[in-house]
Amino acid sequence: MPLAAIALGSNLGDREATLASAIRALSEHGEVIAVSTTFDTDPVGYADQPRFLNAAVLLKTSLAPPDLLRTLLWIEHVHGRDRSHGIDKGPRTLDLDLLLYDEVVMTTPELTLPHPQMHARRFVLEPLAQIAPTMIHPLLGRTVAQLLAQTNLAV
Ligand code: PH2
Ligand code: MG
Ligand code: MG
Repeated sequence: MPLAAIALGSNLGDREATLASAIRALSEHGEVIAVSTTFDTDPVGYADQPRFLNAAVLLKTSLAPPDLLRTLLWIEHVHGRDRSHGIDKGPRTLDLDLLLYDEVVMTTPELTLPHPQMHARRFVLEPLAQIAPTMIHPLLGRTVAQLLAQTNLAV
């Protein structure tokens, strides 16, 4: 079965409870085979917002990437994520980003794999490196651990 790497983030409400609930919801769509610890991180990009709690999960799933993406958006929605207003990249109850799906490379209007910013974001790579250090970024030909080692100065 395909293996998906998913990043979780929350900076509104009970962040810990939201991430735990989101992981339970993910387990209804496949087998959660690894969960990182949580990382309390400075907001990156739009800085005037609360600190994030970030984590990563590995999910074995038979859902194809577009169906998995729809599932992630639905889980965000049921956890109070409101995309209808608010600042782009601003505070959110739950953000679920599909980072890697095996070594699939694809670009559609809805979904780009690998996630186009994952290699530059420590708040993504640190949790992911805990649970999937040897997973390959198919465009960069580097492991997650190698990407993390390269982000010493990046965010
Ligand atoms: N997500 C963003 C923007 N900035 N900063 C941190 N620390 N963690 C995030 O998950 C995050 C962010 C947009 O998705
Ligand atoms: Mg997102
Ligand atoms: Mg995001």
